[in-house]
Amino acid sequence: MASNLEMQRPGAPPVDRHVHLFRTGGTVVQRVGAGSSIWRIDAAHEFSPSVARYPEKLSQEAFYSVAYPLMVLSRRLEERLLELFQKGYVKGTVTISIGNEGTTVGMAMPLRPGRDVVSLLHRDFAAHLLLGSTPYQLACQYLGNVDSPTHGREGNVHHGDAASRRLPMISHLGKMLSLVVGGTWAARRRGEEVFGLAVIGDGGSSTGEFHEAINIASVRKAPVLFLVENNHYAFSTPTSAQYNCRRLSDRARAYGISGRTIDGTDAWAVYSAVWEALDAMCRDPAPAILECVSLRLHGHAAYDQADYVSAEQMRQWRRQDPLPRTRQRFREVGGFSEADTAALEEAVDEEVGRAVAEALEVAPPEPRTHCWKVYADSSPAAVKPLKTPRLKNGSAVNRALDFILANNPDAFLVGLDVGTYGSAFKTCKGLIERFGPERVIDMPLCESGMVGFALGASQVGAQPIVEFQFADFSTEAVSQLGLNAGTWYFRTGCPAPVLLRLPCGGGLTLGAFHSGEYEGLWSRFPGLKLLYPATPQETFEALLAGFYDPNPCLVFEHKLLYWSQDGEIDFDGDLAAVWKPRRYTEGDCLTLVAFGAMIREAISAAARFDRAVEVWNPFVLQPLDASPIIQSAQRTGRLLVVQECGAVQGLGDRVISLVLRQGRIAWKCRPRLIAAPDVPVPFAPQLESHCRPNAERIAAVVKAMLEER
Ligand SMILES: Cc1ncc(C[n+]2csc(CCOP(=O)(O)OP(=O)(O)O)c2C)c(N)n1
Ligand SMILES: [Mg+2]
Repeated sequence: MASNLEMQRPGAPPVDRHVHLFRTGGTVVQRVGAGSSIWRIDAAHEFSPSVARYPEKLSQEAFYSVAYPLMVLSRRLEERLLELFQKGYVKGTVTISIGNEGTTVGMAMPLRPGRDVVSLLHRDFAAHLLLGSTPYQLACQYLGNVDSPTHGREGNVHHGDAASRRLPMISHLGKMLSLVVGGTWAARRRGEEVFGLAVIGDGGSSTGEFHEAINIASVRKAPVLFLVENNHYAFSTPTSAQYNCRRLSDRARAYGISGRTIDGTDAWAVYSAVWEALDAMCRDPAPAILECVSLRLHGHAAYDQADYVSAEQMRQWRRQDPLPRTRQRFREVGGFSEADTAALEEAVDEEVGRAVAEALEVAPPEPRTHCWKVYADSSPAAVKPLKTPRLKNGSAVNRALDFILANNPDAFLVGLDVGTYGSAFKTCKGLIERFGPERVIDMPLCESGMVGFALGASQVGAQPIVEFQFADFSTEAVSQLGLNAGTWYFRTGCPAPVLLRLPCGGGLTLGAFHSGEYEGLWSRFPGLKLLYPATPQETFEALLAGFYDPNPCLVFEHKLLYWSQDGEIDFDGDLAAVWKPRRYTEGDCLTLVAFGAMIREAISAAARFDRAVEVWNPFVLQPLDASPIIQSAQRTGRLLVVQECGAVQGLGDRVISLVLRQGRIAWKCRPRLIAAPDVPVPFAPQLESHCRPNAERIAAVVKAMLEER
């Protein structure tokens, strides 16, 4: 097989008399000793993908000839970064992988960059080098300069290359696992022969997402290897306080999958186990757990002296240090002399020095010229027009989903009970019959994992739609959606096209945990788009606009309106025109802004004042463009905002604030907000209707405001 890793036997023409390794920009040319093996590795970008990967299984000789240089490179570079941290050049912190290189090199070697879906952790430095990062890039990342893969936007270890499926971690441990499951599953669904590698620590294995992700992978048969790096500690907490099973791989049985525990300091053992796991998945696509028992030769991070680790334990760890052991194997199986090996190490040092020196020369990011965009550009193409007779809001949801699934083979819908049952509010009725169970998917009950699954799928070309059964349960996915999906484009430069549907709101006597709207909560996360339609036409438009947008878009569907609101759909297919506030009535005396089910109440109140009140729905709640509302208030001189939720929970105050700050308005009276009291939505019908604003309350305030001059 053609490879940049070329073993050259005695008698073959010499390739390069110079011994220089890992030149910045990645060129690696190495030659050791006359008459022994020589190997040549070209530019690192080329190098990483072209090391022989699965299904080829490297001989020990070929493996060690790559593994040892990589392990030395990783260690020396990290030591240098630690030094730079101590000198104040590197900010944040440095979590050190020293001691873990056997696991990281072994696990990354069989994987195919750009093809397999991978998420690495904060102690996987060498794996980044093997899967595509150059020493220079890594140095830039730690220095947070303009050449860093994240352009200085994100911290030291939160890097990767989402475009080539090396999904960058976020701090929230466990949260990346479900992305690997979604990415792997979705790529397989498109016919790609793909594996996933999802790495987690012993501490991270206690998170809920660990369970959610493995469970989803098992149920959906996603061939993902969950590799647990068990280094005996989570920060300072020993494993005895972390879990109570004998081995973490024992948990595999609970998911009906295979689990194995190996010595993570033995790079060849890790490589072989990962290769074998992939090979098994090739025959039977299912996830597996591989626990690699590793160690940590430093504290948790640069600032931690690890005085909670006993001296005896540390001595034992030092004896197990994978680097000298790999060096020995490298020499034994490769037949390299001590002098050749030392020359290799010296050249690695030189290269680390060169990469770091070059990175230190690079300018820091410049705030004025920095790209601050949190949204991927959307250039919505027109879609087919649609015209329907009168239908209910709930049916408009169904028509929109039908339209999307029929016209986009890469679209799929996940949710709880969205399949045969047709979803809790029947908005998905009939979809599974039309599009099948691989596109209309009943998920296990795990909102965070479900959103992560969708986000991961969106990175391999799929177009996921997520239904939360109730908006209230979206709070289960706050970090996954708000922090991971919301920041995705900003951190990676890659779009994250996921449509999320949130049946929301009260008025159905369902109590505090089934009646929330949560548009206020979700508006607090940069990078998310929010739409809140109120009519069948708006519902159809919002779902299509959100679906075709390349960013995570949340559509709030007020449950009360599913059955009680009807109207025609007459959509001309112009998606760009959808993103604007909606006006329902014209009036000269008062601007009345309402959200969701309050719009109907507002229109009913406005009807009591002859052509005086102009009713608006901001419709696009994030990014919120208040200018049409400001123009209206400039004409009327009065602003009243009505929301169903409590004053601090919704966006009414934000609308008022924007109008006050951005508009030059000759106020005839001060702006007002009508909201529920700031209490949980109460259950009993008498209590709930007492809390919810209604047309009578709105009309009374309108009357009072109109009487003011
Ligand atoms: C959800 C979450 N809680 C807390 C933290 C803070 N934190 C960062 S690393 C760490 C320990 C992780 O231990 P482990 O998973 O064993 O990985 P290791 O650092 O040992 O490689 C903690 C608690 C976090 N990153 N994420
Ligand atoms: Mg640990």
